[in-house]
Amino acid sequence: MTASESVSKARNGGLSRERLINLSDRLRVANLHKKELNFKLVVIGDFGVGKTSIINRYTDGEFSSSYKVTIGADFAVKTLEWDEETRINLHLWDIAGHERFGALTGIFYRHSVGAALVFDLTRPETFKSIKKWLIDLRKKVSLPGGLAIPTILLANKGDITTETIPADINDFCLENNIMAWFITSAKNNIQIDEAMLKLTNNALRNHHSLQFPLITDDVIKLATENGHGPPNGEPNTRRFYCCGT
Ligand SMILES: Nc1nc2c(ncn2[C@@H]2O[C@H](COP(=O)(O)OP(=O)(O)OP(=O)(O)O)[C@@H](O)[C@H]2O)c(=O)[nH]1
Ligand SMILES: [Mg+2]
Repeated sequence: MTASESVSKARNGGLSRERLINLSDRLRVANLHKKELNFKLVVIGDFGVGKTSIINRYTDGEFSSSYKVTIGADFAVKTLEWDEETRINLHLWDIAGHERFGALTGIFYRHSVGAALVFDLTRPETFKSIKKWLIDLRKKVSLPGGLAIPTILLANKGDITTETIPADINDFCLENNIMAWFITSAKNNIQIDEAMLKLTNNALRNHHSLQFPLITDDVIKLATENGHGPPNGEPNTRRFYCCGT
């Protein structure tokens, strides 16, 4: 064994550099056959209801109790190894809830194939706004053939109270073509995976039956926080920033 070989073995816990390259090549080849789908999902609702917190919980497994207002929109990517053949990249668009950004929503909704509407169980007025968000969404985005994009409703902050669940929530969902509603908590990680799974399943079903084009351009061109693309060896979840002032 040469000196350089022994150094690289020591650094890599006994694995030679060549063996590591081989391993990473094999991993790459093993994944090359996978079909990659990109689904854009939007998360909308009034300011402060917990949209950013839900996305952070889902993509990073983290929660912060401090409130940092979203400006314009952010987005994060969550990669799901769906099955042997399929990898799904969920592009989760976090749309600012403050009314001053309302004019921009049409741009942010473009190409989305699913939506999570969020309200806050501690502020009943945020449920009343859901109808307004829904009308805006349906006016500005639809699937081929004019079909409504799959939509779910999240009653967030369920760790604080569930007594304020609107009595008419089932009827509201039926009347407004909302396929399911969930009590969620970004803080305690309640029902967020389940809700996103429901949305992804429906987006996938529509993809198979409608063959809508997959999004690529408008998300890939966005820069990361430091103005560069994602670094090599990026993790499964990535956060990008868009349109801040
Ligand atoms: N207890 C509790 N607090 C939450 C939960 N989700 C969010 N919060 C808190 O609610 C506040 C607002 O959360 P955000 O996620 O920033 O709200 P947002 O909907 O993104 O707000 P905008 O960006 O202004 O549209 C923060 O202080 C969060 O910590 C939750 O499930 N439980
Ligand atoms: Mg936010």
